Amino acid sequence: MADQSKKRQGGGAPVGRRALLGVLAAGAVGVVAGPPLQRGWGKALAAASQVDGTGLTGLLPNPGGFRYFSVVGSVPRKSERNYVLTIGGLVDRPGTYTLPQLRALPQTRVVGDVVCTDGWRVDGTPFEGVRLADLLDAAGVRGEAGAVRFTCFDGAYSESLTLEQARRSDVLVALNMQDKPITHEQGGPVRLYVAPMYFYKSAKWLSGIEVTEKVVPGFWEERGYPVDGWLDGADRGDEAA
Ligand SMILES: Nc1nc2c(c(=O)[nH]1)N[C@H]1C(S)=C(S)[C@@H](COP(=O)(O)O)O[C@H]1N2
Ligand SMILES: [Mo]
Repeated sequence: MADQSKKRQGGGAPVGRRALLGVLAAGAVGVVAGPPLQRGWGKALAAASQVDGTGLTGLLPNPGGFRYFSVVGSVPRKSERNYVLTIGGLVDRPGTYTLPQLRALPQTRVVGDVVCTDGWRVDGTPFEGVRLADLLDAAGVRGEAGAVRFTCFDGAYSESLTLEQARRSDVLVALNMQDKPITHEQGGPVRLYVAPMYFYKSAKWLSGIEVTEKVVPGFWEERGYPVDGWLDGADRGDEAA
């Protein structure tokens, strides 16, 4: 996976995701003074590594090795009162779930190694929540469906899985992380947890599950990341290695 965080920009030098995040963050928090292409990617990269993609990292605690990631500068808070998860698309019974409704469903615990493509990892992290497969079954996935797209209430991030991946028992609509309710900073109250894949697949601030015919590339996939974000050594089930 060493090279997957690089992406070619207009035939020039490969640009790391940090630089890209720095560019995105520049608009949001105004850390980078000028347009990065004028300033040169070297400077943008230096700035990006200081602001860590969001400009917020330095201001936030770094709980147990996790790094805060957001592609936008600020994300609205959702709570008990106003959180809603929508499930729709190619299903027979589209619907919504509140937090109490999600908590009332059978909960599954998955302990996995959290690995970001930027090089940090937190091994043996417990997550708890509802199996995505259960929500898909309850909604009644139609025959022509082949993939699932996830959207977030940050208004920007998205992710996708094939239907086969989405139905794995180690893919959760997670409510707890490290045996506590997921904090706002870590994508709470509800985030996706895709245990066998790099952590960019685990969308924070999850608000929508849409069953689609084909995979719709997510935020990072549109910027050069693979749709199949398997961790090294992940059990891919029946999928070809
Ligand atoms: N909505 C949203 N989800 C996201 C991201 C993001 O920027 N926005 N970043 C992804 C990446 S690259 C990682 S490593 C993890 C970071 O999760 P953390 O902030 O809880 O450490 O969230 C993933 N999910
Ligand atoms: Mo990441």
